[in-house]
Amino acid sequence: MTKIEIPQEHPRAESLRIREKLVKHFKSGVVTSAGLIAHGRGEAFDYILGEKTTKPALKAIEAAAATLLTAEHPVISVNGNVAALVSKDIVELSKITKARIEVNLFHRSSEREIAIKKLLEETEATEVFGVGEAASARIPEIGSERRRVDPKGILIADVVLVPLEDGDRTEALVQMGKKVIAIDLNPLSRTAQFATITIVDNIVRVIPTLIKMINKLRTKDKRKLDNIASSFNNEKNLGEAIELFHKRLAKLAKKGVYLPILEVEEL
Ligand code: PTJ
Repeated sequence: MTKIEIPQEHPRAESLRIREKLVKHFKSGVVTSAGLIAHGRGEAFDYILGEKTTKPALKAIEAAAATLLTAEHPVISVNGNVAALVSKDIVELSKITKARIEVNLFHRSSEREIAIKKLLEETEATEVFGVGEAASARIPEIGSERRRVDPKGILIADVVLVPLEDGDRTEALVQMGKKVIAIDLNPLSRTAQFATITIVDNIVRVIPTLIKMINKLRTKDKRKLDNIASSFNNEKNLGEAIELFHKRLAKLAKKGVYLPILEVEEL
């Protein structure tokens, strides 16, 4: 396998390192080929946002932290991209929230399920749900392989964290009475639109920030946490996220020569 050396001083070094991670895990069978395309889509949105966690994203992260802390059966749904990018952080998040980790794939194959489970176990996951025969339950109204879920995981969950997908599963999970927390750089995706809480930010920044937020909020009593979660309005927050894309593009359009704005502008 050709390994690309990324010069430290390269202006896009971090972005290139993330790409290399995905390519490496594409070759190891964790990421599906469509996962590389999905990443490109996310990158484009992130570029417009200035590759920073915005205020609306931080508000959504706070609501997500409160929701996870008060959940009875939280589950983190993991696909190929998620495992490749943040498996270590996902395991830490599952430990501090007691959330189960379930593999749930659009392009499901037994080889990929096992490769993802192995990667999660290498980063010290103790139990991984939804692999092989364990995904024996079905979510109604979904045509894709995503309908297969674990009766000990997503099926009985009250809160499901759904990072990086655009499809009909979130709508179906919400119809089943579950709270869905989505992480998606595209505020217009079906998942972003139908979720209970949508975090419009890059997963590589979201999970570490979510962990910090949970550690900060964990001493608060249930009433306070319920209050944070119930005062969050996803429609309003999505509107604020979309407005930021709009504002930033408007500023860039005025400038024309846009690179300096990436360094000095705060969102
Ligand atoms: O591993 P599988 O088989 O379950 O497949 C995973 C992919 C990602 C291929 C599958 O879920 C898929 O096709 O997803 P979509 O429909 O391309 O949606 C992915 C969404 O994630 C898009 O809206 C992207 O903008 C967004 N996205 C991509 N990378 C990131 C991201 N959002 C946050 N952080 C990212 N790094």
